[in-house]
Amino acid sequence: MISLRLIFLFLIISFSASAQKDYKLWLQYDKIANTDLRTKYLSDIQGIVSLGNSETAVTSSKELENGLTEMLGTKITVKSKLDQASSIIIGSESSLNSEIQKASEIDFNQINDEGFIIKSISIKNKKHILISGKKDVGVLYGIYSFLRLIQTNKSIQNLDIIDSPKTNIRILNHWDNLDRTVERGYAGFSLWNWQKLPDFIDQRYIDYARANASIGINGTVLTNVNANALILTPQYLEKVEALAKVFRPYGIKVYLTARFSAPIEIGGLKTADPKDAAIANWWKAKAKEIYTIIPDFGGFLVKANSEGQPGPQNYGRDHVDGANMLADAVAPFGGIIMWRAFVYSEHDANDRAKQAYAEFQPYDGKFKENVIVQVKNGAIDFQPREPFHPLFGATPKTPLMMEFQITQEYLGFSTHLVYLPKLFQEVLESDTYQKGKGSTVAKVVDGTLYKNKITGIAGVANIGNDINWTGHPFAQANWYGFGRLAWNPYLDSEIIADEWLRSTFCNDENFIRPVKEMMINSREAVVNYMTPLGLHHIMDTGHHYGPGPWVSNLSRPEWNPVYYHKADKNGIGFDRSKTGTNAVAQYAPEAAKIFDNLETCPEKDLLWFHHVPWDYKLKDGHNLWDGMALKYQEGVNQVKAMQETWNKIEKYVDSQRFKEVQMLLNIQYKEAKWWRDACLLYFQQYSGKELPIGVEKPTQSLEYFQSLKFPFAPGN
Ligand code: GCW
Repeated sequence: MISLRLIFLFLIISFSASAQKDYKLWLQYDKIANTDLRTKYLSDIQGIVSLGNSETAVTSSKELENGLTEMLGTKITVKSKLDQASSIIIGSESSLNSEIQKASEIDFNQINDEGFIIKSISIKNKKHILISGKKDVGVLYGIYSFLRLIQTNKSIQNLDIIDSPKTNIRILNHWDNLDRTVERGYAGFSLWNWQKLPDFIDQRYIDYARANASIGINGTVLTNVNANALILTPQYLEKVEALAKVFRPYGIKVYLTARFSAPIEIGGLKTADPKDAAIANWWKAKAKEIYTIIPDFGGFLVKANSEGQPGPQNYGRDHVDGANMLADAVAPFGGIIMWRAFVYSEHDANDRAKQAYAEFQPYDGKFKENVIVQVKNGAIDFQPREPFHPLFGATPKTPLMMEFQITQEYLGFSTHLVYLPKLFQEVLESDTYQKGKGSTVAKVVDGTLYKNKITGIAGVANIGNDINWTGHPFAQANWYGFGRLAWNPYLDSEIIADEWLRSTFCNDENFIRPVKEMMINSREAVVNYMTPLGLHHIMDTGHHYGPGPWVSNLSRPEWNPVYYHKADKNGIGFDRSKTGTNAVAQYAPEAAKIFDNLETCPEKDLLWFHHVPWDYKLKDGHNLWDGMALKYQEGVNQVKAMQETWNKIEKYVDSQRFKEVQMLLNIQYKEAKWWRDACLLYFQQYSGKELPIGVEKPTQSLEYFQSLKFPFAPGN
């Protein structure tokens, strides 16, 4: 009896230890396995000297103390004065005494207000490491960067690291509703427990802030862009204030979504017309009310006149009128307006891919200084692959901010392992040619191309209250990678994967090498088994879970997959060339020329820009039908290879995460085959061709796939 109880207890303890691993994200701070290395570190790190006393400074030194103590396996204590021990000295510019300043010879002009410097220095013949910045928040970022060096087992000799974020606004967009459901959320319910706020502060809020600060994220929009005006009432603002207070020491500002019709819904007014003085005044008063309780409130994110949301057009005004009216309201307090350009209309017969550019490009230069236009990475909607959005680079006088989707609405939810930084990097590296060769999207976004004052990158969060935050253990890497790229849009996604794996799992090369390769290939795998060769938006209706290329019965034409693939007896693909909708003309001439010409259009974007005959010869010699079928098969094979990789690394991972990923990969494999079979059976009706050798025969009929229904698919 007793032994049974003991076994049970042991099971509970080991389960919660693994669960904790899941929860701790990339901040595991595991004790360093290599004892020689640990001893080496210990000779350089005998203590911490913390010079600041702001909330942020105290938070930083605690994080450093905990992280180092855990990783070095010895208590590392914090002192306020330098003694004879080699120490990590932390403090902002103004807190450094003249002795430290002299020894470090730091030129603080090399960094911006959020930047940091990590430098090996010597004082009275003793070696120390100084982590400093102009402001305490820079020191905080420096500390996380230093901890990462230890987490990834890097040398800490002769350090001379100078780093600053390249964008101002590095922000998560939570599509969280006030009832705690999350639009396009696949990791449980919203983190924000509105009912218990403001008095109950969940430890999650603090750990959320730590995780974000560790990767440089400095803003969060708490609420869904499909907004509810109630968030702007005093009852809720008090709750928002409580969250802002938790996040503040971590350098994170809170933002909210503004429902354009709020003056009517919660203000009792008859209109929300932005040209009506009473409306402008209502927003001014609302802004003042918010800033009185949250002095560092970031501003508003707005989805207006898009997918049924209210906006200035309801009153015969335009996006500029709406954005500028709100901009005036927050300007006195230093706030900004992030105005989304995700618009398309059922009344517009134009190619949907052209609509946002057509509407917003002419507004260039018309927005107030504190407005930034937020543009999705592609012109349709967060597909596994899209060419970069033509607005990037096309508005020299209007800052544009990137919107990536971290949550995997169209990429297998939180059941598919897809490493998104690879996708993000592809977009950021794309050349817009708007100011000649080398005018990359990254340069538009970080403001170097047109010298914009405000810059930013937003990511639609994949976070919920699942124990592991993101549903899939590897989806944590997408949150992590998003933050790292928002900090520096020029980082290499492979290096980010390496960092993340080492910080989240272990440093063993036998684990890192194969698993990193698995992550890197995972993005192309999902493109292959869902939408190869430029296909897009052929997911099933509404929930977007699984294939639905046959869907043609939705009221709005551009909601139907058939609108996007246009498969017929002659071929497949959307003709956006000069002879088609001429969407290519929205790009700079050099880029337009590349996309317009079948010969030069990258094959990965082929069916995005061209309607191509089934017999068209691809670069590898296959005809289009065979090539497409083989791509679908390749995607399936890639998932199989991922499973094989994972099954071999069991001994390097705790059993819980090992099993979770194993089960999820099994689902992904099943679903990759589902995608392949359903799409090929459907398109085969048009190509009229046999499957080529090497492509497995479907085990179900097209009717079977068409009959599948998912009434409670999450996130919808
Ligand atoms: O991708 C679509 C989603 C909607 C979302 C919209 C948007 C928040 O299916 O759920 O609404 O984009 O970005 O506004």
